[in-house]
Amino acid sequence: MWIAKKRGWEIAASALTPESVFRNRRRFLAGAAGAIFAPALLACEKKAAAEGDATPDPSAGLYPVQRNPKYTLDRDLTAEADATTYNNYYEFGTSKNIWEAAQALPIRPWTITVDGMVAKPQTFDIDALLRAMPLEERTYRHRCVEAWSMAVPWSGFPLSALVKMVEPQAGAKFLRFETFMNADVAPGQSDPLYPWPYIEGLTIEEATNDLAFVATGIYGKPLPKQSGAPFRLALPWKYGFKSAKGIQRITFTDEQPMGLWQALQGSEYGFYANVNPAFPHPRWSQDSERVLGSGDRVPTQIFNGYGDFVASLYPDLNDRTYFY
Ligand SMILES: Nc1nc2c(c(=O)[nH]1)N[C@H]1C(S)=C(S)[C@@H](COP(=O)(O)O)O[C@H]1N2
Ligand SMILES: [Mo]
Repeated sequence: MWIAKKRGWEIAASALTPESVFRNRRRFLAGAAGAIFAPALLACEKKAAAEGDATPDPSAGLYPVQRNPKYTLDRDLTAEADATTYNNYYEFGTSKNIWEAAQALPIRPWTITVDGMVAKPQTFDIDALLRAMPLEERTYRHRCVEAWSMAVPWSGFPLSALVKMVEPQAGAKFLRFETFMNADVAPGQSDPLYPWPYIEGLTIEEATNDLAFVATGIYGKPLPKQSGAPFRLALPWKYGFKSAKGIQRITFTDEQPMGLWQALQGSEYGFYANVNPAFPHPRWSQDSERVLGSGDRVPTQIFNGYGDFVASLYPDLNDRTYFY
């Protein structure tokens, strides 16, 4: 994403990322062997980074799952190769081309801890959770705040199913989602200008709305790492930054959570961030969107076209608080 103090952040991103890569490389070489083998080792290291943990995903046998016909599209699906090579995942860099870097993230073992204001706080192993949940496929549009969009078939389960399992206390009003923190594999997390880890939040009414979806797969397969494996959100009525990837902790709370983007630039990225073409971003229009993988620009729709599901959550369409 592009931030107001553009110059400052840009310098930081370009200066710090290569430096941390360089540092890791030096550590690797020092630990592994003498300088004589350096060229061969560099080649191996590059290959290992591209492959990451090459063990097959243990959830592969669960997919594909039955598509839920309630969620229909008004446009073609984005090609898999486009949706999985054009990504936002700042943990792995500020460009859209992070899919190779993301392969360094270990995704097993992986647990999701649910804590805070719930009767049944617990830590779920991802594979046990996947077996316990009613998996389905949903085709959803996705609208990034940067004004590009895609349409993809997610697999996963309704977030409400998880909320029910942990029994929220009466006073719980919000869910706070926290992404993994591991700067050894995610070089972006060494950039001190971002308030890591990635945090996002929802109200409990939003989290239990039918549309709020936990995505664990895409295109009939487990999620690839760059898409947020093994556990991410898909909230199609909100700007894409609300759909946190690589989640490891969910905390129920009575305080509105402060997201990473909101903490960084609160005048541009708010808590609700519902899609609305009538409210421009301070630095660009939200009127239309570039459809990923095609040359098309199409008009943006209020709530990204999902008003029938969610409009009742936001009584005042003129309240800008709901739309940035
Ligand atoms: N942890 C984490 N989650 C994240 C982001 C991120 O940088 N880190 N980027 C967000 C943004 S801005 C968008 S548009 C979507 C992109 O998801 P995709 O790369 O699967 O298309 O992820 C969201 N979730
Ligand atoms: Mo985004």
